[in-house]
Amino acid sequence: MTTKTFHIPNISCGHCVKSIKNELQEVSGVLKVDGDPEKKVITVEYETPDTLKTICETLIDMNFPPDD
Ligand SMILES: [Cu+2]
Repeated sequence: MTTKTFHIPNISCGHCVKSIKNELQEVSGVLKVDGDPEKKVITVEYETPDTLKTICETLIDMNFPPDD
């Protein structure tokens, strides 16, 4: 299990964080999602590198590309 924090400049409010959480929680292998709209970060607990790839693709699809 790995925890990664993504900085996502497109996050502008709590609704953004909520939609990201909803989408990422659907991704298989994702264990936990947290977010902070003030800091524009999303923290994800996930199982494998494959899961990380899907997380990144999902964020990009949602127009919330992480900046790292
Ligand atoms: Cu928003």
